[in-house]
Amino acid sequence: MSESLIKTKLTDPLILDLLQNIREHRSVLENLQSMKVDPNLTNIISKDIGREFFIENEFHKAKGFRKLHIEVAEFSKNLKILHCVFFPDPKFDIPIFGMDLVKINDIVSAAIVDLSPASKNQGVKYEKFLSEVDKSSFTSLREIPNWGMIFSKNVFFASLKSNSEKNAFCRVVDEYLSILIKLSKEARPEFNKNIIQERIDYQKNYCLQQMKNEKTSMVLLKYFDEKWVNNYISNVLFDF
Ligand code: BLA
Repeated sequence: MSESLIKTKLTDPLILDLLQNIREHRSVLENLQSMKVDPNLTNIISKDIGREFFIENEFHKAKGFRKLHIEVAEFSKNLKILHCVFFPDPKFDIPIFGMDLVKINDIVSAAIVDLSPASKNQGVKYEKFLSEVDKSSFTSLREIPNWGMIFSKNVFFASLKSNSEKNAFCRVVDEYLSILIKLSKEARPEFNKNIIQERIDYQKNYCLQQMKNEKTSMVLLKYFDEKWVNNYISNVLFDF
């Protein structure tokens, strides 16, 4: 296993629970290795009064996955983020796992998780499993924005209003990850160049659509200049 785990400064119990669960699923992947990434982009800290923040990243790869990325961040002590995307290796027929949790003070305003299709008919293989995950106990489902056509039919997106909703979200994430791990264990490498190219194009489109989410850049632009933000978004969060 890797030695570069985040020893996070974050103490939020919901985010720590999710982080632990994601790491447990990640740990069963074959050939898991940490990736070398510029340390200036891995652990970023500012202690400027009133503008304190930290961003902590973990990057791994494994059989079937070109990049397993987890990020935890906290801005001005009141905005906390857990961001995670597992990008498949395009040689394998595996969807893109994505999740984002945004907590402002004590309110989880956005909690999203999906296995997003990474090729044309891929959804047929797993949408049924996602649809069977119980999501009946949430009171504040949210509408996916226009750029979100990259997500599957069973993308889950809500605000979390109570502890029971927070626990239920952790369970949904756990079950989506179990489905991902199962699909990845079954996947065999593909050698057809056209099929691989289609999967590359899907990942590229996923990243380009995510870049249209102005809420990501709006936060970062409060703390960094535009050049830094563009580089971070296109090389750390959503590279292709
Ligand atoms: C929304 N993302 C947001 C919001 C913020 C961020 C502040 C607004 C919260 C809200 O609408 O209630 C900020 N998210 C960040 C930042 C990072 C981050 C700064 O990850 C990282 C540094 N976003 C993703 C991924 C998904 C995602 C992987 O990064 C989904 C798999 C989704 N975030 C997502 C969606 C919204 C959101 C769908 C709501 C956007 C909207 O309603 O307009």
